[in-house]
Amino acid sequence: MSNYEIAVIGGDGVGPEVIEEGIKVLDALGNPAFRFNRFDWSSERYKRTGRFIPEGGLDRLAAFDAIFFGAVGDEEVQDHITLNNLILPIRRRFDQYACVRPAYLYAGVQSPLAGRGAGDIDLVVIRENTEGEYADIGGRVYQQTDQEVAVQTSVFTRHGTERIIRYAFEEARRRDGRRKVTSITKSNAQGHGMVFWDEVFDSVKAEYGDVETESLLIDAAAMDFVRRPQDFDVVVASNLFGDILTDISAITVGSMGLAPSANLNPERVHPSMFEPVHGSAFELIGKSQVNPIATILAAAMMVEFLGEEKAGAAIHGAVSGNLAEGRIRTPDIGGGSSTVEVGDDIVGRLSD
Ligand code: GGG
Repeated sequence: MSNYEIAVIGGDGVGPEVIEEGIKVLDALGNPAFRFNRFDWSSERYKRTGRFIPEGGLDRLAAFDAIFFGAVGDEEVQDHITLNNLILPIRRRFDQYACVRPAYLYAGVQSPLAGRGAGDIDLVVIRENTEGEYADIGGRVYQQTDQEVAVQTSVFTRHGTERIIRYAFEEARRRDGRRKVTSITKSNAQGHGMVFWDEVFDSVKAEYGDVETESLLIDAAAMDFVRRPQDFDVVVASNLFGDILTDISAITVGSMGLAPSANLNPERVHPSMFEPVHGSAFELIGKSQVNPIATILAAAMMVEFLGEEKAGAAIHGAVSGNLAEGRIRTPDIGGGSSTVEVGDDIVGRLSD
């Protein structure tokens, strides 16, 4: 039996609540076995000590097999501070350059789009996760004057762009899908970084003659995620565009509460991190109404990435069963059950 050491960062808001449900499901697997090490890195810690991550904290994470993450975002701390001091440093330090965000319309879940049934939406967004628009480069001068200037720089390197596009093509081959990759840019307006992205996409696609390709501008892609989601298989996008598109894809399959995310270091030199797409949802704190399924599906992605395909399939089966039956579900998808009840129901289905 394999044993894995998992670093757990519940983070802010509903993060700790959903993470506990994920842990409950992982524990219930029995095989493989997990040991969870909890870290209190959060906005609460920042308010108390001035730091989200203590001195040497990232070094401690390096030894783990994977990182299981809840959410960031606090009413009393500006969002750019939470993001730039907690989640982004982890993604960068461990070179988690491939952010993988699947969206699948499960049986028993109502899409807000008319006439879509189970499996009609089945796509994965591959978001570049270490550079692009989230590179922390820029500055402000002449603050609070009429001459104030703010500069925010996007970074697109050949190394970073080529590897994420290549990852998307490999994913298209791995998936049992339509072997199609759609690349998203805004190269009509951003004639440097995004024209460069288009050029790299064209050069990589020449190596994958068996994969159909398409290139869209982000505005058209946002529309088409709603208008014709069935046409997408693998979608590759920059850090910002991937972030935005995955809120759209999540809601088209029923709820943000059903959308998992993996921040992968595909070479496995460093630990990868698994989390729900949703944030801290502080309006739901302590109400036990948050949907834990996004986090439980992120746990499934984690065990699959660790090579435990059977355990991943068991979690997917249990989640599918819960959603198809529709009896125990949280309010975001039309139910009246609590976070804990949904977690318990999924645990109960693991041996089915
Ligand atoms: N569960 C992850 C989380 O808290 N996400 C909030 C957020 O705004 N994330 C931005 C990002 O994923 O880059």
